[in-house]
Amino acid sequence: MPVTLDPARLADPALRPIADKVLATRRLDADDARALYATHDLLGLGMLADFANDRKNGDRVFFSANQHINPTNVCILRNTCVFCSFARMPKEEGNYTRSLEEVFAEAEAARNSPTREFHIVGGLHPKLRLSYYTDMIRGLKERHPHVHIKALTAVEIAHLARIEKCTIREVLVAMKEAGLTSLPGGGAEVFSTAVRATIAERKLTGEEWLAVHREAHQLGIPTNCTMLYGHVETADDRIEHLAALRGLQDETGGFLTYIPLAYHPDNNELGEDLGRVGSATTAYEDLKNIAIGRLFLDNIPHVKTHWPMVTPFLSQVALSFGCDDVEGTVVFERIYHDAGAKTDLGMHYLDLVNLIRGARKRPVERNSLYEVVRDSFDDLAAGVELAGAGAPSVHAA
Ligand code: V47
Repeated sequence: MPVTLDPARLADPALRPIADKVLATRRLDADDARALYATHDLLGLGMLADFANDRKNGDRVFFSANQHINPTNVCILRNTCVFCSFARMPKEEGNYTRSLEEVFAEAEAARNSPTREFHIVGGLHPKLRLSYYTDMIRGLKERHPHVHIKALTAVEIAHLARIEKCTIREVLVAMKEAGLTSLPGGGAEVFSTAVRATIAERKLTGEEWLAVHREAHQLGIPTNCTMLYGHVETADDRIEHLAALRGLQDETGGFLTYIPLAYHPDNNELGEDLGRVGSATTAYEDLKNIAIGRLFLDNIPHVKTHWPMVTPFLSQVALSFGCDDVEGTVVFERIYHDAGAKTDLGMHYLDLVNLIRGARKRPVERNSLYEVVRDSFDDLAAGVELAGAGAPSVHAA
């Protein structure tokens, strides 16, 4: 049954003119976004986002059978990205760098499993060259030809260009030739210069992050986008960030999905400075950011809830607050667990299907390009292992 929206039923009168715009498919402006951040009518906000999502995606909710792989946690920004708990200096205790053979061995988990995507992100290693990554992508494609590769954030791409003394375009072309499908959306954090000066002083600027994604889109490489919220940023910083993402999407149409990332404060300098250790974002804040992302980013087709960060329970609720996509099976999550996430490291395929069904939505397994891999799950029973071998049958979403 399609979701309906009656502006008169909204408790906060400030939401009613916004509801009129949403009904008329008119774009929200910064003042509207300010009103959405200011409202305490969480359910009203959720109704707006649910309506906007339903109009785009109906009751379908996408998920992927994916495996996260983090080849190294060595990162030259370790001491300046103060929100990150994953990074280590080259000689610091706990640092690791996988050989290609180790990466291939880890990826063997994808054999005889439904996995259709490797999600590969790591640190800015001072010595790993572009060939390490292109050989990795080629080797993974040889071993698992039907698995898509979503690899390296804009920050890692720019770092490789610096190390190789070449252009960002040349790095992207080499990765595409090796078999890259898409780029993940990490590294965006919040674009505001003031916020970046506090949480990620030496990281790529917002403009530079956008330039890498623009270049990828121009080369036909689709990408994701993110916003890291719940630290020192203001509502205006968030709105400016979302407006920049929407602006690039108007230009290129290359973003597939937006993922709001909830800041986790454990085991990092920022969490200690803010006195927030053990106290991540609230469910209220998570749902608000999800819903506002859906409403403001009217040109990005999908909004994904990252269950390792916000829990599978809240992710299920997020499906009625504007999300049409749930992070996948993951297999082994490191970045948020280093920062205090208490969720499981991965999720079984059937549990994902049931999470979506439990929210009265229709699960659709997708690949990295949002092509449908599977949309009928009636023959699945608890404990059934899905065979993933062979070329998948895929049709456009
Ligand atoms: O850029 C790091 C975030 C990102 C913390 O494209 C933290 O589908 C919270 O790229 N608390 C990397 N967040 C992860 C990433 C990603 C994640 C999920 C989906 C996709 C996708 C991409 O992780 C970083 C940063 O924003 N991060 N530390 C922390 N303490």
